[in-house]
Amino acid sequence: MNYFQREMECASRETMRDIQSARLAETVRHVYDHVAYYRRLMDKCGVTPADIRSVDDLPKLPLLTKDDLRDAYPYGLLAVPLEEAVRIQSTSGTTGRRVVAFYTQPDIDIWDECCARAIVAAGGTRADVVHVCYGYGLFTGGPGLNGGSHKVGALTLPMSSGNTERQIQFMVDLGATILCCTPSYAAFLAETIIEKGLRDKIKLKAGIFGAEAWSEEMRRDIEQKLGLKAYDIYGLTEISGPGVSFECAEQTGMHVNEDHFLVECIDPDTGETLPEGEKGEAVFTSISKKAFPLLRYRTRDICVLSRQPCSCGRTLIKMSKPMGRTDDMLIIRGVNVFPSQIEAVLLNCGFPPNYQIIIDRVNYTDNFEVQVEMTPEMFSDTVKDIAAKEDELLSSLKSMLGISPKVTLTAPRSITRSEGKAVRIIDKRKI
Ligand code: DLL
Repeated sequence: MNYFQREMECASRETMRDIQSARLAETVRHVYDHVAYYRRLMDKCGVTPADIRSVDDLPKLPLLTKDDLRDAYPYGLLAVPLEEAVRIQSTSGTTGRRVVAFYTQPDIDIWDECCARAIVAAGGTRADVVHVCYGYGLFTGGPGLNGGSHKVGALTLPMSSGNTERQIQFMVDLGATILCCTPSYAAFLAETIIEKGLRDKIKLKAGIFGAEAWSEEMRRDIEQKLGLKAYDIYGLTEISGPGVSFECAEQTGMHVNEDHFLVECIDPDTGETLPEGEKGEAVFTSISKKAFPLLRYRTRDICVLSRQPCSCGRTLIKMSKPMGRTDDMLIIRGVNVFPSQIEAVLLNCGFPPNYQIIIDRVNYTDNFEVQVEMTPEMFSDTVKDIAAKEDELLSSLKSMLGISPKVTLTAPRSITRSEGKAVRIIDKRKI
């Protein structure tokens, strides 16, 4: 069995708890001393760094939400002097919703190591050719798996997303053995490879797919079409990016890198910590990062935790695939989309707030459509004017969201009015 950092991945429970407790106490002291925002939050609930001595004290700390990150944007939660920070990554979204995470060089090393653990758990070695087609840039997918692959010492193809023809050509020419991308893109690549009759020319043995929900059926389908074993990987920008947890060959949940990230499962309504095995919201605390350590960050992802022994020998706690979210965030083609962002664009472009967002998954690819009513004035315009309005809306939506929906302008009063809450989102995907 291969591990990237065996001593941590297979540590005894006692050793892990000692490491976690020491790192937690140090992190709490660090943020209390360096971040006024945390000091205020902790003072408000009457907890001091001296109260946090072990992982058992974790529930004493206040929970943190995306709103806190938004309030503190951009530098309010930076816990080191600016000259020590070397990188930012960010989630997609409006300025109001944007989350910016900071990294020191050692923070990046930790993140890369977490991704290296995922690659090694998927059978990766320095003899592999790792093809990374997660997006590079502010999105964490590309930089995370790229860094992990370097740590493993594999040959890394920093492809980024898009240009499927070129992706496949490189994959064939360079003999890529490990593919890293979203599961929907993997499914699309699989289809295209088969269509082009290139199935025999690819050498992929493993795929590391995450950033969005995907089903077991989708996993089997991709595995069969590409002739590889597909591993799930989870993470979020706020906590560092991909590699917060990763799957091993058992494929029954993702091991959390709990020497760096403590995980709790809470009741999303009461905030109470739930016992292991109960379904609730995942909450993470980063305990080794310096630039942007988050304490008890509410992910809004619903999952179940398990300490059942794993056949891979890792003792790291496992989380299930996320089973949904407690907020209205949609993940469309791997991109986080808040309906409020769409509404803001519509109103800015002069449309009435009568719209529907329709999402479907066809052949594992997300179809994304925004239907919006025209005002009576727009409706009486010429066809050319209406087409121009549609183009303007499409380009505003694209620049806000980073992905392009199909935009359909409909006649005034054509979208069914609801007697209760408006039905704005029709998500037909079965995941
Ligand atoms: O999606 C980081 C990532 C990149 C993970 C590449 C895996 C691979 P964000 O854009 O901040 O970060 O989105 C985070 O995506 O809270 C989940 O709701 C969702 N998500 C991430 N991984 C998975 C997964 C990256 N494996 C949000 N399954 C999270 C289901 C996932 N949902």
